[in-house]
Amino acid sequence: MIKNIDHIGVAVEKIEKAKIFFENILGLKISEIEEIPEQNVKVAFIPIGESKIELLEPIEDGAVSKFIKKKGEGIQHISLKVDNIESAMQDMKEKGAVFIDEKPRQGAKGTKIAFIHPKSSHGVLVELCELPDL
Ligand code: CMX
Repeated sequence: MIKNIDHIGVAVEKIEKAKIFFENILGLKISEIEEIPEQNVKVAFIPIGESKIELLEPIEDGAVSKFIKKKGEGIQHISLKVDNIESAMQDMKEKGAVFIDEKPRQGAKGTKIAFIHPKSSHGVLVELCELPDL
């Protein structure tokens, strides 16, 4: 059901500031910044092979802002790619996963996403992610 790690979400104070490390030092390329008002974040992706790092910058009080205030910058979630998010959620719920989202919500780049609560997944905020049809 799970295909690969789609991305690792990293909470940062400012994407522009994070560019110094990811672009100048690591030599990676950061995509354009996309704003997701429903999630109170700006995001930018850094492709690495089949996977990505997603930089998350808070734009208002929300999950990422709260995370940074509490823990500082760092890994905020791991996103796992699935083919069919509704059936993956149903299967995982039946097996005991506790989802934050009752049903999938809109993620960056037209994806459908849903989060599993870190309290039920060993302290890791897990996101399921279904990519849009091309
Ligand atoms: N990873 C691991 N643990 C986390 C966490 C994270 N990202 N965020 C919160 N927690 C832990 C906290 O440390 C806290 O633990 P303790 O009770 O032991 O202190 C507990 O979860 C509750 O945290 P909180 O600060 O009180 O935060 P809330 O309960 O208000 O919210 C959560 C936590 C996970 C429900 C909320 O952050 C959420 O709904 N997240 C999903 C949405 C999201 O993160 N969106 C941003 C990504 C956007 C994108 O990729 O498109």
